[in-house]
Amino acid sequence: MFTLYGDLGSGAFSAEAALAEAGAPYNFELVSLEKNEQRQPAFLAINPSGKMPALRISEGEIITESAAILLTLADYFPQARLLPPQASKARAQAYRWLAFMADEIYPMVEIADYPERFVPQAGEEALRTAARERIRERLLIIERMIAGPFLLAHGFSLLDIYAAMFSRWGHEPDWRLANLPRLMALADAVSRRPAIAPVWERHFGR
Ligand SMILES: N[C@@H](CCC(=O)N[C@@H](CS)C(=O)NCC(=O)O)C(=O)O
Repeated sequence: MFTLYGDLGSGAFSAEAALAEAGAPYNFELVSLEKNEQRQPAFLAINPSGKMPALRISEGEIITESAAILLTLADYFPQARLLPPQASKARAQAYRWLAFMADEIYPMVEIADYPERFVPQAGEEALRTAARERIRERLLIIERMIAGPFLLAHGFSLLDIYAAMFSRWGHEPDWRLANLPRLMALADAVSRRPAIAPVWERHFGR
């Protein structure tokens, strides 16, 4: 039994969607971002960086960092084919784009959501705007990489779960519709996968 810690609409979506796709048994422990529970001692004991998601795996070990969680679940549930075969071109591309989203997009979310952690009050709005611009710019790179219907020509992978999640953050729905048609179609396909559909609905609605 796995235990996933996180909030709805947060990075916990990616871990939960992967658990669901793999058919893994899990509990979802709500940690409220609104109440700042990720910064309370109870959660800091789980993840000292105060970030979600965090996953307690069946051995009791805690895994944090969304990309590490996705890779761990791909290893635990090979039959779910969350990644292309090892040592294939497609697998290398999966690592490339997973790292791109985790390293180049995700850190911008903290800057956009909590600019006060980085600059004095006078600079907060400008920083937030810049972080959102970087998110949009980097989503456009993902947009151009989508083979269709999924990110890799190989087919569905954990990258699609991750990209679909980022498609929901940091910009207005109108911008998304006008600029990310392939990513919107990909997110739609992810949201309709039988195992993921109820998870998507809980996190992002319909
Ligand atoms: N590098 C982390 C980033 C996680 C992250 O920033 N999560 C957000 C929610 S989507 C969070 O916990 N924010 C609360 C905070 O920064 O206080 C990962 O990939 O898991």
